[in-house]
Amino acid sequence: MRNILLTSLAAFALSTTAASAQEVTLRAVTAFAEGTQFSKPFERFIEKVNTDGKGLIKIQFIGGPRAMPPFEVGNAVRTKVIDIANVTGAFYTNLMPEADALKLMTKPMSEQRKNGSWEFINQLHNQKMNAYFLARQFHNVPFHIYLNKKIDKLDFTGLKIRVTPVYRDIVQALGGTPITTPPGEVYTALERGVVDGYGWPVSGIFDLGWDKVTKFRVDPAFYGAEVNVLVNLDTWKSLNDAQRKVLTDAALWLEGLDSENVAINASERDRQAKAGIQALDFGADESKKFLQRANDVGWQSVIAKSPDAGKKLRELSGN
Ligand code: 173
Repeated sequence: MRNILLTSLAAFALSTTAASAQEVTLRAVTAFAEGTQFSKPFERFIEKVNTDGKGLIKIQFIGGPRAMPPFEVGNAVRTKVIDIANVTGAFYTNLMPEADALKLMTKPMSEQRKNGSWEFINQLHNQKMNAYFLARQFHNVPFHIYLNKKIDKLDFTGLKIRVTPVYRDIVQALGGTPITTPPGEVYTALERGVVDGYGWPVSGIFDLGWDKVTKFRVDPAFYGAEVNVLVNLDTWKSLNDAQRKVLTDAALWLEGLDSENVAINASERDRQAKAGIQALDFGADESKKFLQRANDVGWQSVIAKSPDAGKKLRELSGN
């Protein structure tokens, strides 16, 4: 009897050791086209996790918008259809309206991790997205409105402009008509004249050939791009400390890649000029007014949808 008990205990111990030592595989999707500006750093992150996490954790990269429509990625993380994703908050405001505030929170992540912003944003993701907020990328990458029709003041009256929630309020505030599309539909919408322009960050317009259908870039740049790495919360909880450490270390490394952005922005602006895309600049006073308006309408919109969390996010942002 004793022997049987000991043998089965030993067998049990062996099987749990084997289970905890097993390499776990996470399924990953990116909401931006593979190999493009807003997906590349995440693809580097995957490589790093797969190298540093050998024997512990592995990420299987399923792909980008061809594998899953961008506006569905947030929900796929929530429901654990996938374990980890590269996705902007702008694509999941239907599930978490506060995600629209992230564009207004423009401090570097090193600071947001110290001043309570990361913690609060993570809590919101836990509650509303069943997700862990592993990383945020693209500090220092602001947005622009790009146009095919010339304007002589900062007024979008009569213009149809492709948006996501990032740009909707400011486009409307300046009299434009917002039309929401995922990035994959921008080229055709411009080519067919369905829209007269679009919102997009300062970088990345060459990735999908939009330079061929873009004449003007409206200055100044506004807000700050954010693309997040989210992990399904059940997946996150199922990982052991060593596996979480691999992901967390790689996340901090990924956020560190933001130091490359200033140089990337400069070279993209240069490339736009060489491609004949003309910057429309209406001077310091008009620019200042525009930035103030963009900030105001952005916060108003977030706070209207989520008063308490919105106010707290604004406080944390300093904007
Ligand atoms: O324009 C967009 O599709 C958008 O909202 C976005 C957000 C972050 C990075 C790039 C694009």
